[in-house]
Amino acid sequence: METLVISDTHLYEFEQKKFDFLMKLFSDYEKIIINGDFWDGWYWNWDDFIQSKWKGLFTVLQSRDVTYVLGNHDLMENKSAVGLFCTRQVSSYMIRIGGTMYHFEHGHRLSEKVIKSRLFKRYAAFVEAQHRSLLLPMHKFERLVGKLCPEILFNSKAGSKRNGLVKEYFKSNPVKGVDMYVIGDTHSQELDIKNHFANSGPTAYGYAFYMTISDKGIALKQVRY
Ligand SMILES: [Mn+2]
Repeated sequence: METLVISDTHLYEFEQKKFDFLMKLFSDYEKIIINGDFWDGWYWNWDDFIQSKWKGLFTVLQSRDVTYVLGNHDLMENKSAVGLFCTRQVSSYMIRIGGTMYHFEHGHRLSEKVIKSRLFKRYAAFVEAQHRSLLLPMHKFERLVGKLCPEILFNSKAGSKRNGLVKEYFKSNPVKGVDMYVIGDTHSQELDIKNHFANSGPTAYGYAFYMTISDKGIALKQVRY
């Protein structure tokens, strides 16, 4: 049986195509790991999210075994999604599949640790401090780019560089017993078996990156929706 791993769906404005795609995808797997940034708390509230049209996805998720790993955009403010759309809500998760021990976490904790760039730190501090009135225009700009030229938002050089830094971090700070680290966050999908590292990638602007895990290991998936 395969486990679905998906991250960085950043659910916000309702998109029928994305909804239909996710509905079908979630229906196809009994075990699902949402590896962070399922919805986007930078732009709207938890209460608005769970009452939105996206809640149609919860029905199928309720009938699955769903692990919800929180990301930096899943701003729950002590709320729980257990029973609503997940079986367990965690900040990291370890599970053995086919003899391999996997460690899942969204990865933002690591980005903060490994990124030395002053520009990134300034950007992070700016975003942290901003009210939605400034984040929303930024989002609108990203959406425009996403519609015109989505390719530049995914698998960027900056993203794969961040993946590289996280690999280095896990090399010097290994989690005991772990064979494979799986993160999201950088929006750069990757499978690097030699370095025990994988990134599930994002799903947005008509591009779905995700992975499945079976006894044979990880398989990366990329499809259009
Ligand atoms: Mn993130």
